[in-house]
Amino acid sequence: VHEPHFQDSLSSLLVDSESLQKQIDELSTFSDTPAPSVTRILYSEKDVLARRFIKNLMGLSGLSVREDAVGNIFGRWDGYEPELAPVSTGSHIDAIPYSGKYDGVVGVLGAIEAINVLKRHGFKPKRSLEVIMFTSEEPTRFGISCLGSRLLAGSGELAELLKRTVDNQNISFLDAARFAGYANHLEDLTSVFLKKGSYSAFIELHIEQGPILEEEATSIGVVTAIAAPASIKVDFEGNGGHAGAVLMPMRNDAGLAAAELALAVEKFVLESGSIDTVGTVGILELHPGAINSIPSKSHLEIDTRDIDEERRNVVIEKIHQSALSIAKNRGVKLSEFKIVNQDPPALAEDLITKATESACQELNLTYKKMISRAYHDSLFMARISPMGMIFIPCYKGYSHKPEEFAAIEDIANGVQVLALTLSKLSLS
Ligand code: HGY
Ligand code: MN
Ligand code: MN
Ligand code: MN
Repeated sequence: VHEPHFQDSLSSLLVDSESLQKQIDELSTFSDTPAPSVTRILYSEKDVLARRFIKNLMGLSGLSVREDAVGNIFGRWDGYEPELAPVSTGSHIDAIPYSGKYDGVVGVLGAIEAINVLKRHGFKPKRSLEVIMFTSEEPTRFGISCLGSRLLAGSGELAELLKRTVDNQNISFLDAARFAGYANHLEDLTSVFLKKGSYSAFIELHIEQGPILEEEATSIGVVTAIAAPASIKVDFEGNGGHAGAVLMPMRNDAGLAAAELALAVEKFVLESGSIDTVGTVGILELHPGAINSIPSKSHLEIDTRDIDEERRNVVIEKIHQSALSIAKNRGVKLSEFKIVNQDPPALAEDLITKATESACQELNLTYKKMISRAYHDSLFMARISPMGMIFIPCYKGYSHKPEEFAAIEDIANGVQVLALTLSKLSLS
């Protein structure tokens, strides 16, 4: 049952685009690299400033704000049946080095604006509505993707791992969290876990990070599934030595071992039999990193994904076999081969995709069902709640680089669809 007056004013579900754009621009200034790039690393000073900015906006929207032990931030609008499981929405604001200002941000600022849109229209939620800003969706600082949402989804393994995790400055996760005002004298992070059924639905607004919606001039993407991500850390060790004096038969070059493995990753994903299998080596470090010193150590970090989990796991196994044979053939030591995460894909819930589709129809917005090749906090929220995602177009599909861009009209469309979908789910 919808409140009649609310349905009538559908067409004027007005988004305050001007202030939303201002917020996106202001948030992007909390960055460790110069504009137009954004770098905002977990628990850094810029991250703490950005968190304060978000909490302030939540407060201005009349949301009651709480934070958990690792800094997941929750802004709640109580419904008139507060004992029912709330509907939640949200995303992240951390940004990998030299990236853009829309990835994640659109789903946090857009969610707060969706609440404002509903409040402006006199909507009264039955189920409470909760905006979530997830801690550390990006793996940058501690090598763990979706750290906050993995914990919310109840990863006991991660709660344990974080007790002994350090960043590349050797700062422990707990010390970094305490710097930002979290995890006070807390060794046990299981308090972050949410019980299953904590939410009746979770829906995330996000830029597509792909070119399809823009190419097909379609306003909204209704996500049906999120691809299965995996990441692997590899170290090779050789003898190193003088780049001029050591003759080739005497060498065991750890750098060339890494290069050979990187090309093997490409070979394995290309021969998978599907365009949906992808892989790259985003980090490749050589030690000592001097032009005239044969690399004695190399460190690679491999990202490989597929919408088909089994097909992806075949690629991981091939990469492992290749690392072993490269080490043997080149006389280098494979000192580390660590699968950091090997996650299953997630499916969106019909309840949510149907509500999103009817919101698009009522708002006269074109839409298409699609998969998400990028991962999101939704991948983990799907483990404890029905999940859905709303995509908006972004310029040439660019993301994770400063050229990332989404037009405010497209963002406003996404906010309208989010607001209307939240209202339907709240009254359900
Ligand atoms: O890498 C990803 O898929 C996400 O955008 N962090
Ligand atoms: Mn990202
Ligand atoms: Mn993202
Ligand atoms: Mn290593």
